[in-house]
Amino acid sequence: MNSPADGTSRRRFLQFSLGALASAAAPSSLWAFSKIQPIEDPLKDYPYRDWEDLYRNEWTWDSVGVMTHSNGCVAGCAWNVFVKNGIPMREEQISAYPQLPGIPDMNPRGCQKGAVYCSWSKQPDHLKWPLKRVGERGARQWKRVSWDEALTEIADKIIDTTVNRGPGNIYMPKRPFAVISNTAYTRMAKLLGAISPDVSSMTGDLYPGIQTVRVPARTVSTFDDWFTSDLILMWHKNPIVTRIPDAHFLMEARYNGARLVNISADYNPSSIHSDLFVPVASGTDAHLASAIVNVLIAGKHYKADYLKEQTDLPFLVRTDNGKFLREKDFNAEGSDEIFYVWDTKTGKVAPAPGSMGSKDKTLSLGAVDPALEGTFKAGDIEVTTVFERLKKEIAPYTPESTQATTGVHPSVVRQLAGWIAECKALRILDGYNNQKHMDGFQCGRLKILILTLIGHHGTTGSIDTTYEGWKLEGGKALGTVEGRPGRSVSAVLAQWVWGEQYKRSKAYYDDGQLRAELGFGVDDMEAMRLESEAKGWMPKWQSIKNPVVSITGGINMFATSNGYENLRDNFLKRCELNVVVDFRLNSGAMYADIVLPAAGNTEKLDIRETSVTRFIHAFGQPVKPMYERKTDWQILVALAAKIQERAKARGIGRVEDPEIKSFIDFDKVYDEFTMDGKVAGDEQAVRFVMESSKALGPGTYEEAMTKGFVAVGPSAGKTAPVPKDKPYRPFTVNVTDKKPYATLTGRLQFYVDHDWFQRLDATVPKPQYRGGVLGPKKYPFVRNSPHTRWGIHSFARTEQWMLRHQRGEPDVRMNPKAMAAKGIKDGDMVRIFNSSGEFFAMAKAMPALPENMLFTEHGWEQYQYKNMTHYNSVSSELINPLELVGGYGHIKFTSGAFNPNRIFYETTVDVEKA
Ligand SMILES: Nc1nc2c(c(=O)[nH]1)N[C@H]1C(S)=C(S)[C@@H](COP(=O)(O)OP(=O)(O)OC[C@H]3O[C@@H](n4cnc5c(=O)[nH]c(N)nc54)[C@H](O)[C@@H]3O)O[C@H]1N2
Ligand SMILES: Nc1nc2c(c(=O)[nH]1)N[C@H]1C(S)=C(S)[C@@H](COP(=O)(O)OP(=O)(O)OC[C@H]3O[C@@H](n4cnc5c(=O)[nH]c(N)nc54)[C@H](O)[C@@H]3O)O[C@H]1N2
Ligand code: SF4
Ligand SMILES: [Mo]
Repeated sequence: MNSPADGTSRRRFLQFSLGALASAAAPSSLWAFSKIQPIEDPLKDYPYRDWEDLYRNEWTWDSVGVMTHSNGCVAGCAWNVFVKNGIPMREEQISAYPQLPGIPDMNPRGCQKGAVYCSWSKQPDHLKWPLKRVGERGARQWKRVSWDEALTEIADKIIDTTVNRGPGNIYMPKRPFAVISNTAYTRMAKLLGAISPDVSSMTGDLYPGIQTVRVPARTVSTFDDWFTSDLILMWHKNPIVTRIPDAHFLMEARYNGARLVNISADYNPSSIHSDLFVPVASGTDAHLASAIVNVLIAGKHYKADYLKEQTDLPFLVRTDNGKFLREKDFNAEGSDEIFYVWDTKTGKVAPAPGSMGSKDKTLSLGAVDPALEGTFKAGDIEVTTVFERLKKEIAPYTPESTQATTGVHPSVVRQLAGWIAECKALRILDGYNNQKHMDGFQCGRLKILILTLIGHHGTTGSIDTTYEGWKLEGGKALGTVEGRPGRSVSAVLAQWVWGEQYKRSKAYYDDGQLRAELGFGVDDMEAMRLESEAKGWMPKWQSIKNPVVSITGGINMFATSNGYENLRDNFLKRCELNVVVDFRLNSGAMYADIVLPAAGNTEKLDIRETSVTRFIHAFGQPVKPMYERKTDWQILVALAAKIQERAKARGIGRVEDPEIKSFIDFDKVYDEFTMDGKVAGDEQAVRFVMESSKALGPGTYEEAMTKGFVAVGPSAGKTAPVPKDKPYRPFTVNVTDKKPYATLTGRLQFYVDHDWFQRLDATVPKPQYRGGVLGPKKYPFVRNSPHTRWGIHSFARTEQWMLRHQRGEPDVRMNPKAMAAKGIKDGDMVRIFNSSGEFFAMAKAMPALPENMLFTEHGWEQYQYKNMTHYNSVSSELINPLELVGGYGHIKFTSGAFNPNRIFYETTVDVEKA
């Protein structure tokens, strides 16, 4: 701010300069206005001009290629890469996406992390050649080795492990967001009978709660569809930060009249753009959602006809045992997958069409008009409806009664419920954060119930969880080897056992508190895990195998999970050869025995298929892999060749794998991997996927590699066709064509009568427990660790320009009042701790946080922290037993869909000045 003195001096200066100008101009002024003075080149006599060419040269290039990024950003954006002297110099967004009628333009797509990729890829953490550990694990002492040396060691260890300890002791977690790169690991795992963990549950990105309601849970509209909404709930989601290329559709929807609501535990960057911000206490969203459902039901704000046809809410439930009324209740030979409704027209029970056991593959009720409410007699059996049960169980959760738990004022709940009741097109952006809380399972069921009650699921709205990927038959074929299933596991369960997370959780959590709040403690979780495995619900490989050889591609091993060091140390005890394939040295690579340098995004020939837009994006390999890097596909092709070569030389042959009715033919690993050479090259593999997929087909490879993207055809949608002139919306055919859902009841299923759901009092969607964060109460702060604007997880987290936009090192944010109470000042180094670990970070004041929250953004590398600590050093694992259930129609272990999801947000901590 200017001081009064500044003002005077500034005025005086102006007076002086104007005066000077006037007198200087005076003698020649007449001349100046009467005649245009010729301007000569002012730089004519300037001596040194060559430097200017430096800048001009910087903006010249030899060639341009297309690229996208292979990180977990959920997007997919088309970029041009400008190449000079064989080096990718810089990138620029391609703004050539076609526009749909009546929908805002999506050009250009991208984010700041994408914009610095070429700069980042030249930093020293990017790998150049294979490395072998020479010091202790984690000591970061390496020697450069040749590919032949590295691959021979890996191949021999794979063969020895399989021959000496039996198949299934090879572990292959992977997560590159590029089809060929990713499928390389899938295909190899099938051929070797290796263990493939569900990495989506490992990251906490599953939606098992919603999977009990609809199949698949994980699907989205294309994000341009947001524009068609008049009410958008951003719930557990911060799209301004985590959906950067698409967030403009929210603003445009708002400009078009939509209301935006943000429901979050912190006042986040998306809250700022909302018409209503709902500040919910951490981990209590199921209570808030129940209150909304309660208000909708009490006010009869639901669409009865829609519910009767599309949901199980009219299905009959026995009052004596809480089980669905089934055909086998009338006839011992009857099906237990045929269910009934009460037909108000005939006053009798009528079988509901469309269930798993029903021959009628339709939702159409014909002449039957099911009752939604009431109690009836089916012969001797007293029955009521699911809706009746739901109403009764949800009734206690009113806006008033939940206020003490959620911290949300009843007037806000009623206002929101009112908006929901009157909206014409509801969109729920269900954040990935939801199912990372213990209450997320039930909260997910409640959220989809809200959308369903008002009749918008599959019609005028959607609940967007996560993209499912487009249907690409070619991709599936590349990842499949006939008769060779491989071994799927839940990553959380695998890490629970191999990482001995159970012991750590038991030491950290207060079992009495857990039992009082949840009805079960850590011991019960372990007992139920064993029971689930024994019953064959969840795969048991973690209990009978070890990750003797581990090959990780595109995951930040350990850092991404709970209980970092504990997991790492216990896992490494069981792992004799730890191989990491990455384009840079991430935190996980520090603990590798061998690191293999993958081609980076400018060096890849591949495609990305995230279904948040209708476009498949291309990695067009603007440059060939530099140094000794290889694409993931070529790494696995080379490994396959080496295994085959070594096996033949050693006379290994075929190893039977009866546990999975499979075998490993070591003499043919390369031949099988490459389909006898048909897909040995990158281009061959990409063409194989694109040209043998109905939604793409011939010509699309060329189009994608030239333009950077190509649109998918109508058959790409997994639950609905992709329209030519409108955004894609899932599950529309269930409404338009009365197509049954792939659930046990064939409906959007809100009642689960599985024994465990009964035992855990969770047959209907309602809060599972009293709510709130489950970490021990003796630690006063809730740890919130959501995603950052300045990285995609660890992608670009070390990038110099991104660091300049922050403090250049990991920070931890607190409410200023909480800081004052602890004697902590902005910029102080603090220690965050609990009984399971600690980490150090710079304190940063953030008034947008509740006073009991410690906010630390996810994605920093371990080596960026003081003392090599990490934000996941303080967290311990919990398992929601509802996610261990199986043997029940659609509720069963499914990789990428149903198994225990990682719970990151049940940690409490304390903090002190370091
Ligand atoms: N820039 C960027 N974009 C990304 C990513 C990235 O790392 N960086 N990662 C991508 C991936 S893989 C994912 S999974 C997504 C994740 O992105 P989102 O789905 O947006 O999830 P989060 O960032 O975990 O959390 C969203 C918000 O929920 C708040 N929150 C925390 N606890 C609670 C609670 O109890 N109740 C409620 N209602 N809110 C709570 C958080 O503070 C945060 O404001 O982002 C994707 N996009
Ligand atoms: N506390 C806390 N922890 C969390 C979360 C949270 O909210 N809070 N969020 C969780 C979530 S949602 C997620 S998705 C995970 C993310 O966890 P990770 O998936 O482990 O995320 P990244 O750190 O991006 O690690 C991916 C690695 O893959 C490499 N890579 C990228 N593309 C390729 C490729 O094509 N080939 C190969 N070989 N490598 C490649 C990158 O260089 C990077 O090192 O973290 C989880 N952890
Ligand atoms: S990192 Fe993701 S969001 Fe950013 S430009 Fe690349 S593909 Fe787009
Ligand atoms: Mo994620």
